[in-house]
Amino acid sequence: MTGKDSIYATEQEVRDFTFDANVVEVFPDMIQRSVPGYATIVSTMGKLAGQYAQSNSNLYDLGCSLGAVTLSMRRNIDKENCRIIAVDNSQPMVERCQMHLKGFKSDVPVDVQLGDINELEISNASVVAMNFTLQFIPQAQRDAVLEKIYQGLKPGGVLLLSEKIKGENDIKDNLLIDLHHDFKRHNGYSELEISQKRTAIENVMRTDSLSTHKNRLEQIGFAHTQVWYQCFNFCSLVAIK
Ligand code: GEK
Repeated sequence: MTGKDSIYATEQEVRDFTFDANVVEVFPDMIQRSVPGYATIVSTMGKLAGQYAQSNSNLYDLGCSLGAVTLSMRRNIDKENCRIIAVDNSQPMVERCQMHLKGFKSDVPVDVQLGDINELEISNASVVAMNFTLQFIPQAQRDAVLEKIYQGLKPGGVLLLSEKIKGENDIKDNLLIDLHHDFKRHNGYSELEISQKRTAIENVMRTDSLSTHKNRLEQIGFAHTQVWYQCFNFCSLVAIK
């Protein structure tokens, strides 16, 4: 059973955020109450994966956490001989993900791997999903990761990317942050929780603006990039090779 996220409910000396066993325990509640439209994003990523999956190919879920996107993709794949590779570098996440997936039957095999995206080989891919994961990769390494994904994708393959984004200037950024904090308040997080969480993630999650994301994907060679979702500073896009 997973519980309610109260990790930052009491005043504490805030350390850098990690995806440890305490976070795993409350992760579904945390992400649901923190990311506007999370359920819609996950189900739409599954639909897009169903649309772009090619027979005899791999689909990747990078930074899979508990496997929400993996499950959503798997429900929608109707092509032959597809395989999902789900990767996360948090051992407690991977263990819980493996347990969770056992509860669902499907003909599409899933390989859940403990590993760092920076070191992962990507090949024969029709779909690569990164649902709020690139933001945790140091900014200096993001080009290389996306370049590797591009090289590993088959022609017509897609990257499904969701990110928390930075506003294009300080005024726009503050506007989006305020709206997001209101959303969190509405979902029961206190001022203390909001502010301590902000401190915890400020060193480990650096956001890029939407224009930075789009320019980088274009530079790498993606033929088309389309935003299909944005609410406040949360954005999902599809990039087609
Ligand atoms: C979902 N996609 O529920 N290599 C592998 N995994 C990593 C790395 C890395 N270098 N860095 C971070 N992670 C999920 C939600 S959460 C987003 C993704 C969030 C993993 C990390 O351990 C965590 O499980 C995930 O990326 C990010 O749709 O919590 O905001």
